[in-house]
Amino acid sequence: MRSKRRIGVLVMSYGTPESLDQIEAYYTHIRRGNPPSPEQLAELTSRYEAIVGGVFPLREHTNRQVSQLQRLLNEDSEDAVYVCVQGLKHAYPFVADGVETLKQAQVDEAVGIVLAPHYSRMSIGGYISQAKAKAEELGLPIRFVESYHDNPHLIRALTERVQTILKNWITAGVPREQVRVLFSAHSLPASILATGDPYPEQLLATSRLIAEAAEVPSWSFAWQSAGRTAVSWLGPDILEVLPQLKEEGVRYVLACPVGFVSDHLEVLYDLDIECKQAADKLGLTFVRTESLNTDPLYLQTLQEEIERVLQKPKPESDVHPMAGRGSGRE
Ligand code: FEC
Repeated sequence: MRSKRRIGVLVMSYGTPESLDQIEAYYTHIRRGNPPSPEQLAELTSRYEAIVGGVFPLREHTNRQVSQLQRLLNEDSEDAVYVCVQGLKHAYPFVADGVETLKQAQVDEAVGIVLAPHYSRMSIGGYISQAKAKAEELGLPIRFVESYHDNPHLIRALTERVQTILKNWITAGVPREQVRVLFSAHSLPASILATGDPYPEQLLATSRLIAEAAEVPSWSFAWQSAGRTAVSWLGPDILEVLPQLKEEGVRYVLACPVGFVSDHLEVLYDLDIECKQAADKLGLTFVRTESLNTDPLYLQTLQEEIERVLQKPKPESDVHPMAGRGSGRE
């Protein structure tokens, strides 16, 4: 009897240190091998200290997302066995390590997906090129989910979160004209605009779909977490937008960070601590939607996108001449 097809899923995520003493190596990796100055290191460490309490939440969420996705894919599959592994951009196991693990697991083919829904050449594009290079070196056929910013399950999960908070406010008598839903995502260097990068448009599309489905009174989009570098970053920054909203008569800000799927530094510090403090000073109520983490609708989004890629006919270039050789399996 023919054995089931073995499909590798490379689940890629940003990565996070495992302890405070790993922050320097992590930060150096993000800075492409340039170590941070003592001041930069101290500043980043203080942000982690403010949120972690001994745990780096992104690692735990990524672990759970990957194991639950593997269970879901296998539960619903009759003709294939799925092997899901992690590949992290800035921490161990790195993207190339994940590809290597899939090769060792003797998968027949692989699909790569990033735990971030919006494509930019500088974000998802980076994960994909690292994975592709390693897969080519090892002769592992791999295809990719490039973005899933408008997947209906993702939109529903985020819409429900916005609706829950809106409903509470309206029921408590908050005037609708004083409410603003503020969607946000990680900023990138503004140079991406010159190459027609889809990142800003995909983020606006996600925001528009949620705003329509949740029938929000009014919404805006802001960038957050811009790097502390000399280059110009996409704006307006969320910290500049808050005082503008105050001037427009807004009193209740419902923050929905559509560019992120998990609880981590950029959400737990940049929004929950830094933005919340700025909003408090302005007299604004600032509430954030809960992160997706292992919401079944998010896992369904990932499952659907992976299956969609697998259903597409394989392009000739994806079938590596050495694929399958030496696996020792029928
Ligand atoms: O909780 C954690 O430990 C990790 C949280 C974290 C996530 C994340 C996601 C994205 N980033 C993106 C782009 C950039 C660019 C630079 C950059 C720098 C940092 C630094 C930290 C950091 N990022 Fe990040 N990012 C997270 C954490 N990021 C820490 C370094 C200190 C700082 O600037 O705050 C600038 C690199 C450079 O200096 O050249 C660019 C994008 C995402 C969302 C997509 C994804 O998840 O991959 C885009 C989570």
